[in-house]
Amino acid sequence: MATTPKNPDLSPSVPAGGAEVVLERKTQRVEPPKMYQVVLLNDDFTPMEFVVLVLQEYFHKDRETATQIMLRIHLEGRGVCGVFTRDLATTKVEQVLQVARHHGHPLQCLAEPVE
Ligand code: TYC
Repeated sequence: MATTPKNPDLSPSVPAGGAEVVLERKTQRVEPPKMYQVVLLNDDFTPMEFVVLVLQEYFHKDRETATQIMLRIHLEGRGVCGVFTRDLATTKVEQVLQVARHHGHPLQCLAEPVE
């Protein structure tokens, strides 16, 4: 039974004359996926402690880093919580908005392309 070559680019081909030639090897370059940063926005009502817990639970920050990020958001209006592929960033945003709504906080969260 004839076997199918795994990579057709590398398989020899036999032309009518009988001599064997090797087809040109194509270099395939794959672009790295576009990345998205998840941003938390400041508001006047969400408790600081809740934001710190969100950063620990959903963005795997230790307590000290989470507190620093929360304070930056509080002082500067927004802050980056992490950088992810588009699907994961979208999921994080949904999770944060859902848990914030569940606790009655107006915390806002968005994902934006990096650069
Ligand atoms: N500004 C809020 C307060 O003083 C705290 C806060 C920080 C809210 C970060 C949202 O993304 C936020 N309670």
